[in-house]
Amino acid sequence: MLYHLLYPLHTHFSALYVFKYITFRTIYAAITALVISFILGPWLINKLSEHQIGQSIRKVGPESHFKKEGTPTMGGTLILLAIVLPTLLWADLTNLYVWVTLLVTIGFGAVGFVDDWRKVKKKNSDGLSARQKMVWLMLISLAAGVLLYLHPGFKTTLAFPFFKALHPDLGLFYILFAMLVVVGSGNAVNLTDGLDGLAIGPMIIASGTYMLFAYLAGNAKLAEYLQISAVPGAGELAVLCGAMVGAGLGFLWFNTYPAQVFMGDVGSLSLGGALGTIAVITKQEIVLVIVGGIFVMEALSVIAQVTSFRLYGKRIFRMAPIHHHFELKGWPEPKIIVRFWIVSIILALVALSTLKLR
Ligand code: 57M
Repeated sequence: MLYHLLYPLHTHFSALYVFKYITFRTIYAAITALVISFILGPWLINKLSEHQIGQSIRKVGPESHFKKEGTPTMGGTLILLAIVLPTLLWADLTNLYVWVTLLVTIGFGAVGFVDDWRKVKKKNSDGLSARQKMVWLMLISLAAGVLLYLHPGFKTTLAFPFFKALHPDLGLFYILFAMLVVVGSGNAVNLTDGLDGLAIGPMIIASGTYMLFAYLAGNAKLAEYLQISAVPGAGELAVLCGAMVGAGLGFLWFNTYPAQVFMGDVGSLSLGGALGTIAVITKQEIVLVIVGGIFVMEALSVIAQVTSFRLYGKRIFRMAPIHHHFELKGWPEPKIIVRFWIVSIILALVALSTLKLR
């Protein structure tokens, strides 16, 4: 909105020309998101406590979690606001990529909201059924995939790190592939969100990484120099990523150990969906496996555990997702969290190195 209101006035006030720059708007989107989080955060946490919107803890889990019973949840509504409002303020709203990403972010957030709300109402940990949730997530990501497919100039090719000449064209199947990435990302972040700050830390790092990817993909010269796929218009997603970084840091302020609030599915699904969509649009879908390596590892640990238990009746981990395994081994919660953040930073650096190693 500010971009549309103020940039045209640069002919009268030359200082307003600065609104043209994606870098400027990205920084202010991040700052706006932080300000929204800091102003609304304490108020929201109070309201959630007042209305007893608290977490029910499963009795089969690690004992260390029993004391978290009643921690306010659904803090993801704050994350959603702190992403959507700054994006509406600072991004170019004629850009389809911005709207597709907002569609998934808000859509996935709505599914998570209904799930959380039902859990809170029933005062147990059963929300929407897994099937209901999956159908809605698939429908939303299908809509996003179709919109991208129909967008003139959007390529349905894949790009692989380390193999610059490999660009298989998936054609119509790209829609299915995009759905897989977006839904997979949403679910993987959801599984990771089981310790204070465990999901939001790697999410901030991943959003920062994709902020750079989006900027580079949107800049024809830089994209050509780095031999990455140029995606005209994708640069605007840097502004949205900036808001994600700000919203993430603002939420971490309250969610860091010992957490004053949990994000709930409204937060984890919307963040995961947003990240997946940005990876698809910037044509850095495969690299998401590296950037979001923590989320991938958490999801794989569940798949491996369930498969092994079903086939051989044996568990690979003491408990899945893998963060529970470390908890049951006796690692203190903050140690697991910070170590996962460190791994996440290393993975982001490896992913960034793929820009050069082609
Ligand atoms: C989300 N939700 C947390 C909070 C958060 C298939 C199976 C592996 C699925 C998995 C599952 O249900 N995952 C979904 C995990 C929950 O947090 C809430 O959920 C939101 C995110 N969706 O925002 O609202 C609990 O996590 C803890 N937490 C924190 N700090 C935070 O900042 O401490 C969350 C955020 C909270 C709190 O305790 O209550 C969750 O873990 O439930 N299921 C599991 O993870 C279960 N694993 C399991 O059954 N493993 C089996 C097999 C089937 C794989 C095995 O290993 O044998 C465990 N979940 C729990 N206890 N809670 C089982 C033990």
